[in-house]
Amino acid sequence: MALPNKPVGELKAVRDPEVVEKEVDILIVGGGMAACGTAFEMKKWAADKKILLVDKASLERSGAVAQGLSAINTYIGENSPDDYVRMVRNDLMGLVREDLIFDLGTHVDDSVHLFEEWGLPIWKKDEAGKTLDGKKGLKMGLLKAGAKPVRTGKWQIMINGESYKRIVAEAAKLALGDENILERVFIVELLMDKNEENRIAGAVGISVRENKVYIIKCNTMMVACGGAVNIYQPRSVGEGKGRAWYPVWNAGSTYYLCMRAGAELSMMENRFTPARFKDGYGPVGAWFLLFKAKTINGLGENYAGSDHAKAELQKYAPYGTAAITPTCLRNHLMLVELKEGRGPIIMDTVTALATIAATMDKKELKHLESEAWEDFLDMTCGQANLWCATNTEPEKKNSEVMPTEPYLLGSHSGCCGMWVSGPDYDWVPADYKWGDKGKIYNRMTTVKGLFTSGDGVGCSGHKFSSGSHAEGRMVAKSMARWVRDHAGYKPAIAQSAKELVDLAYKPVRTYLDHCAYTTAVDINPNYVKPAGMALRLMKATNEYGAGIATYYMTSEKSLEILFDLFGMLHEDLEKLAAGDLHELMRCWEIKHRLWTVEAHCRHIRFRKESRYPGFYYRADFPGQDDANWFKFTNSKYDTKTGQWECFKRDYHKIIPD
Ligand code: SFD
Ligand code: AMP
Repeated sequence: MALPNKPVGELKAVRDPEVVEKEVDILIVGGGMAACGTAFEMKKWAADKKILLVDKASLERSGAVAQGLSAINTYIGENSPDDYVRMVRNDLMGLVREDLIFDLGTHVDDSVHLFEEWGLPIWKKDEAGKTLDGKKGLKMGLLKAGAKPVRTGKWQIMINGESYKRIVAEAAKLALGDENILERVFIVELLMDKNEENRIAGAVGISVRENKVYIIKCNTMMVACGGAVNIYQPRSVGEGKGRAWYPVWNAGSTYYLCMRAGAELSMMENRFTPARFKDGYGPVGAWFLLFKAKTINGLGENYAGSDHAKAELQKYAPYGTAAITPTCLRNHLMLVELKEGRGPIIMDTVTALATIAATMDKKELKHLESEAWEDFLDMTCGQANLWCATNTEPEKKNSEVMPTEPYLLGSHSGCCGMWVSGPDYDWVPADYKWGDKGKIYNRMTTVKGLFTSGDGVGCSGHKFSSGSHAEGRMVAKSMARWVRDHAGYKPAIAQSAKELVDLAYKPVRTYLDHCAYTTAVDINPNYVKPAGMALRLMKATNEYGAGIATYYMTSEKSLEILFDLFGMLHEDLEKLAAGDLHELMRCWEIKHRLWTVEAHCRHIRFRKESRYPGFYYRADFPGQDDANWFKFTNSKYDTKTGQWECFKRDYHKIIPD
């Protein structure tokens, strides 16, 4: 149930919150694209089971699609799932889980068809090949009935997506029922079964609107809390602080919660360093693909087509020399220009729009200009604001493009996440699938009963919004099987309610114990506030963990210093203080962020090569070393000893070139 918005000011935290205990069969943690997919699908397969979805925000506008989107980046349509695997494999420099990607490729379109049925306007081509956007698209009928979408690239289709998340959330809410949804509850830790080894049993969370702690027991759980943002110093500071490309409220909870439960992580070194319109973070895809714009360097040259660039890409063959240059290498080419003094990089919007306009009448031209604005108004309205603020009319003035700070995610052009079981098909290699009691459960982590999807699934990027939703639906079926196969299970957790409240509300008590000592509540020798911790964390990762400060470069020595700083941050986590409920959430978020980015850097340290030039570089191990590193890099936290282990797992090529 949604709680009303806050009155003016933050809600003060009290020492002893109310405790609410629940027990359900199926717990869905998160309310984004993947979780909405699970919620929508679940009732069909487990109508008789008790299901609960918990979102830290309000389902209608939570997660990465909060502001909407202007394209659906994965729609297979006339292409084949095999080709989809080839595209993802090439973009991620060869190392991916082809079973997961193929499986997704065979399901994703069904979610897109549902979105259209639920009211999402999808652009269509008319008989003459002209574009019909908005409601006009419906004149050509539904995609499902064979209408042709407006393709930008081979995989992407254009939408009028300002209300995308509202549409998807509405379907999820209707399916699950308001009474089975808890909004504005932030899950802080997962709980393990006390009798059965490596078995999920529940979760504990805090309300961010009421002084309440929720303790929820379950038979099975899906964690899909999105990716990790603000783990590196962003380029925007001062008045632009808080801007980022990916959603600022996704704090790495997916990775934190699962890793702390002992789930195996995979490819956590992989990050997404997106090229975006500078300062406003506007995505570039529509400009490259729909408007056919080119980026030029500071000398006005099309640097990506130069011999210099070709020679650079040749070093990373066969990926670098493929028809579509991988995302990281497109960044790499930009960085070469910037480092060699030929920056800044400019998106030539003026030439692109003029070229298209040459074939248009006045009315069509006006429409084209509004489409250029709508691209941002539909998904990153800050970029449109920035254009207004800087007198930028894209048909008259070009804009700068820049690689941003790094993000961690598994659904966009990156692939970090959990090592999960693939589907139960005979062509899936034995070490790619597992389960319990001889049965295989698709998308289950290495913890029994714990599933993930969307940004949480490692080694299979390029799912985007549609693929995350579809994957959430696939997980629903697996979880429904799990609850039936484990019908007699009774969750038992080791901690008492008191111990869990002590844990969740520790920052509040620290604050209340000491806040009277100083006149300024933020400055106190006995505690630290989360805002200060966030700045410290981002300074450390930025300078030593391959952030923007070093053009995404790091080395063993830098990482050694970084891990020393991480150690001190961990000590100070114990001293976090929260005076209100918002700050309490911030305290937990910084903990989730620290553990997540630490796992990322631990993997960077382990992988002794630079597999993703343009995303990050190991100065001491430049270039790729296939002989030693054409393997998945996995890690696991031992919940009993507190020790980490990093190791390799084999890659299997399933789809031929
Ligand atoms: O332009 C807790 N994405 C794009 N996808 C596309 O298909 N087309 C695009 O055009 C895309 N682009 C884009 C995209 C994202 C953003 C931010 C922009 C532009 C500006 C990517 C997709 O949005 C992305 O792949 C999916 O949304 C991923 O889905 P999922 O479910 O893995 O994550 P989520 O939607 O962010 O949801 C996370 C949820 O978790 C909640 N949450 N709940 C409880 N407890 C906690 N501790 C929690 N922590 C988080 C959140 O509230 C949320 O509900 S473009 O760049 O290419
Ligand atoms: P972005 O806006 O950068 O998030 O990209 C949106 C979609 O377009 C993703 O599927 C990207 O892989 C793709 N894309 C972006 N830029 C390019 C490009 N220059 N060439 C090919 N595909 C691109």
